[in-house]
This record gives sequence, C-alpha cells and structure tokens, in this order.
Amino acid sequence: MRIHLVRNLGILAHVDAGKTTVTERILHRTGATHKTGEVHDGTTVTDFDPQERDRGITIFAAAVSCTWAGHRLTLIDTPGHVDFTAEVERSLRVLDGAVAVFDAVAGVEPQSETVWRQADRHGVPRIAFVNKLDRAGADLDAAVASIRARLHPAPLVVQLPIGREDGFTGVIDLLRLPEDASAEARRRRRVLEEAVAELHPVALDEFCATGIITAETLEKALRELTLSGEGLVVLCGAAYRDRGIEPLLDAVVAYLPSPADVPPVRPDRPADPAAPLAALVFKVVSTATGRLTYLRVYSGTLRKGDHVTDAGRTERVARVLRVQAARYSEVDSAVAGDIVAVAGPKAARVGATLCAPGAPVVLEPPVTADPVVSVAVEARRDGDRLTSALARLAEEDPSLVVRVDPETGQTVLSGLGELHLEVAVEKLRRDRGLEVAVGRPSVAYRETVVSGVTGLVYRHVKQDGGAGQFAHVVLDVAPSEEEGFEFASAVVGGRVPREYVRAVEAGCRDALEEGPLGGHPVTGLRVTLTDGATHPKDSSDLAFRTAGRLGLREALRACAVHLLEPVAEVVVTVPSDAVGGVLGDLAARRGRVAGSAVRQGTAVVTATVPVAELFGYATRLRSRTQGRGTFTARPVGFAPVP
Ligand SMILES: Nc1nc2c(ncn2[C@@H]2O[C@H](COP(=O)(O)OP(=O)(O)OP(=O)(O)O)[C@@H](O)[C@H]2O)c(=O)[nH]1
Ligand SMILES: [Mg+2]
Repeated sequence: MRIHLVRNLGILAHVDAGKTTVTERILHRTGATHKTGEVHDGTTVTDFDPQERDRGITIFAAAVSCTWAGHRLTLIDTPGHVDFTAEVERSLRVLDGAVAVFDAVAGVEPQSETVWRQADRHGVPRIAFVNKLDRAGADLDAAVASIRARLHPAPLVVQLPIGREDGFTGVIDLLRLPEDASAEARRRRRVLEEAVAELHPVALDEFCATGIITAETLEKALRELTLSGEGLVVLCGAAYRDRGIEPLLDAVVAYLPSPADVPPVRPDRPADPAAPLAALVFKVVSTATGRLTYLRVYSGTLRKGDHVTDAGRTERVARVLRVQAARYSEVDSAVAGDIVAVAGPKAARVGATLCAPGAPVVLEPPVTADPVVSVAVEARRDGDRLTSALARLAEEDPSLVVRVDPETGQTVLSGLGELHLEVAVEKLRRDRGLEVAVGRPSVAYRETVVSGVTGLVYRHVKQDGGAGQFAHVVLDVAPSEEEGFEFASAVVGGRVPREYVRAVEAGCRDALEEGPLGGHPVTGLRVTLTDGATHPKDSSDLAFRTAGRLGLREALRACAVHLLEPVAEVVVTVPSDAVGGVLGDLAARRGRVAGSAVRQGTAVVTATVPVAELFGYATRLRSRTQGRGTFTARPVGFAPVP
C-alpha cells in the first residue's frame, strides 16, 4: 500500500459519546465485518476484553484496520473514561489524525476537552463527528456552538441533518448539493463558503471572482485547513442507526493526513521504507500465545526474522502481525507508516524505540501520568505469583505503579483512579486466577522540599577486608518550581570524574523513592553536587551511587519537607434545584469552587477537590439528586496538604 493511501487515526471522545459504536459501524460499512455488534450486548469488535463487555465501556485502546476507497485505514478506538487517559495518550503518540466524537445532546463534555488538549499537544489534525442526532434533545447547532466556544474558533459544518431527533434519517452533503436542494441547504452551503473564504486565500480569490466556491476547491481548502489546524471540519450522524458513517469515511480519506503528510518523527528518520528502521512501542499485551509488542513504524521496513535493538539490547522479531482488535494476521513485513504488533521481543517496554542495529535512535516516549490513588493488595495464597503478575501489569500499563510500603511491608498498587485500580485487580483475578484481597483506596501522596540545605557532606567509606568502598560527596538541595527532579554538578577540577557524577545522580534518584515524611516519592527539588573526593583504589560507581543515595537521604532529613496530595478538577452536573446541596457538600470536602453556570434547568459546577475527599462521592451525589446528578473528575496535579 503506498504511503499516501494510509490513514492512521484515533477515535476520541468523552465517555459514552459513541466511539466504539462509530468504530463498529465503520468496520461493517467497509466490509471488515459481516455482523454489527452492540456495546450493550457486549458484541463489538473493539471492546473485546471481558471486563469491557461486562461494564459496557472501553478500557483498552484497540486497533483495527479496514479499507475504504482504496485507502487503508487503521483505527484506534480509545477509552473515554478519565481513568484511562494514559491509554489515550499512548495512542495519540502514534496516530496521524483523529475523529473527535461528540454527543449531540451534551455537546462538549469535560473529557472531550481533556482529549482535545492532548491531541493539541501532539499536533494531531482532527475532524469532528457530532453523533446521536437521533436522541431526544439532539441539537447540531448547539453542539457546534459549544465546540466553537470551548475547543476551536472555526468549526466548518459540511452537512445538514435530515429530520430531527427520532425523525432523523440522514445527512445532506453541503459540498455536493443536489439540484433540488432546499433553501436551508443552500443557505448553509453559503455559510460554509464564507467561512472557508475567510480562512483560505485561494478559496477567497475564487469566491471574490465568481461569487461561489466549487466543491473541488472547498474540498482542497478543507484538507489544508484540517492539516494546519486552522479549521475544523464538522460532520454529523447517528452511529447507532448507521447514519452518517459513509460520509465520515469519505471525510477521513479526504481530510485527514497520511503518514507522509505529517512532519517526520525526526529529521533523520523520514517516513520512507528505505530509511533505517525506527519504530515506537506504544502497547504491550500478554496474550494466550505470548507477549505481543504493538508498534508504530515511523521509518524504514521491519521484516519477519529481523534483529532490532532497543536501548542496546538486540532481539529478534519472530512474527509481524496486522491487528484486528483481538485477532491477528501474520504479514511478512511492515513499512514506515504502519501500525502492527510483533512477537519475539521480550524486553521492549511501552515507550521503547526499536531500531536497526546499525543505526540506533531513541524516539521520545509517551509521557506517563503520575498515579494518584493506591490500594494495598495481598494474595490469599501464591504471593510469588501475585508479585510477578503485578510486575507484568505494570509493564503493560506504565501508569500502574507497584511498590512495597517500607513501614507496613504491604504491596501497594497505585494508578490514575479508583476504576483504573478496580480494573487492574479484576484482571489479576480473571486473567491470572489469583485470589487477591484489596484494601481501601487511599491517595498517593508526594513529598516536596520547601526549604533546602547547602554543603551537606556525606562520606561513604568501607574498609572491612577485601575491596573497600570510598566515595565522598557534598550536596546542595533546593526547592524547584518544576515538578520532578533536577540534578547538576558544580564540581571543579575533575575532583569527581564524570562517570561518578552520573552514579551520584542515580543514587539520588534511588533516594527520591522514599521521602523522609512518610516514605512517599519526593518531587520538586534541585540537587547540586558541589564537591567530592575519590580514592585511587576504593572508589567505584557503586560506592558513589550509595553515597548519592545515603547523602541525599540525610540531606532531605535536614530540609523542610511538605506533604502533597493529588487534587482533581471536578465538574458536577445536577438539576439546578439541587445545586445548593452540591455546593455545601463540595465545601465539606475541601473543594474550591471555580465556577458554576445554569442552563435550561441544569447547573454545572466546576471545582478543585482533593482526590482523597472524592472516594464515595459518586454514591453521595446520586442519593442527593435522586440519581439525576453526574460528575467527572480529572487529576490536575498535587497541592500541599493543609
Ligand atoms: N441514540 C443513540 N445512541 C447511541 C449512538 N451511538 C452510540 N449510542 C449508544 O451510546 C452508548 C455508548 O456508546 P459507545 O459506543 O460505547 O460509546 P464510547 O464512546 O465508545 O464509550 P467509552 O468507550 O466507554 O468511552 C451505547 O449504549 C450506544 O449504543 C447513536 O447514534 N444514537
Ligand atoms: Mg468505547
């Protein structure tokens, strides 16, 4: 398949907007499947995990391929629930374009905004699909207005719905209007022409010269505006009723980029099958037949049997597989622009770069979010199996972190939300047959330095027979504005050789895993190695790493350290008569209300609330509002515990 005929796209949206249903209808319409499944029956192609089928939500991003109009489309159906945002992040990293799906009743919802900003950060061009036009209360114009107000200043609506709500039967293409088009359709075509003329010089010239813009010019202009992000093509339909799917496929082909239309991942790795191989691992899964590594090939060709390197390790690719959700078909090779899975590599992690042994390269890995919620887990028996199963889970999903609490000795699993952890634990039970007991959820605290120390001296000296150990370091510790950890060396005159400086930094990182207050990870500090000394025989990397670790641990005990807790931005939607109770309840939960708005009898309250105060909030809100209230919570960082 020639590269400009390839489309790699994500389906993105708030929970329940209809991503999986859209994907399902696309697979059917393109002939990739013969039956169409439904989310509520647990029969869709992309929600194939038993937990997804039971819960009726997408948890894991699933890739599927199909062909349309001579193009090969690879779609990634992503989860909409906020707890699985990391899964979306990993997918966005390897996609060239996206379809953002909206609910025609709700318009832009909180998680639509989150994934939109994520896509912005990755520079992923997208088109919009306003779904569920068949629902009571569906309103395309209102949905477009909310897109304009909150996401994109220039939505360009290219269709007109036929019929409303239950009477919705399809869409009229405003680009190619039939002869007998209604006055309303002509008016909307005019609106589209004017909007495009405003953004696109060639279209403007044509508009000024002839008074209209032809369908061909419009299509060309819309493609360019989509790729540059200056305009947002908006389509509409009702996936459930199979309306608007063909035009959506046409739009994907017409407007979204091929791998050759986006900037190369690196200047020296063009999207060319003849270039040296560079592929990024974005997903790792264990299947019944072994470990599969999902990757996006950015440049070069990956053949079955090839050897590839990843951070210095060389591994053999035994099989290359094209992915169809839970099914795989073997192919001989994958080329630049392809998204495939491979069997063989045992060590490659999510975020790793696989490359040609002679031409090593490291691509930027997807960012992983910090965990905010933890539970203690314990095996009723088979403790060792639990340990290895947890390690496997964390490998598949880097937003899960496993550690042993230094005080209680308990194994603690941390993740991005209660649901995230619940799903992980359920996976241990179902997929691995482990009987696990789970403690109550608690938040994942952090520690941060508020005032530092200078000139802390640490000498690590061991001379009890055999080879000795000698390392001498002097450290300054200061708070930093940024989250995370910065390290610098100000050592002069080569008093500490470069490799030992690196060992000191590694030792400091070890020390950051357990802070002085309660053994929580330490963040927001800058450490400077200001001086040190070596011994001609007894100094080693190990000695300096140990000195870095113990030295920083001692320094942290001398610093003023503050406890941080995760906070979330909460958006609560309730009938307006319940808003008083909701505000009071948020205040009792240490929430800070940022704003509230009332529209058509519905109040939307936005607040920042500590995650620790949100456990059980769903139940509380439901009972307060007789089931009519809903909320979403999005972790937004850490704040000092009062
Ligand atoms: N009325 C109506 N319902 C729809 C339409 N499309 C999807 N639905 C229903 O909306 C619900 C959610 O659809 P999904 O396809 O699971 O939504 P999703 O965006 O994949 O949800 P998550 O993956 O959990 O974020 C299901 O019950 C669908 O049957 C539509 O066009 N009209
Ligand atoms: Mg879904």
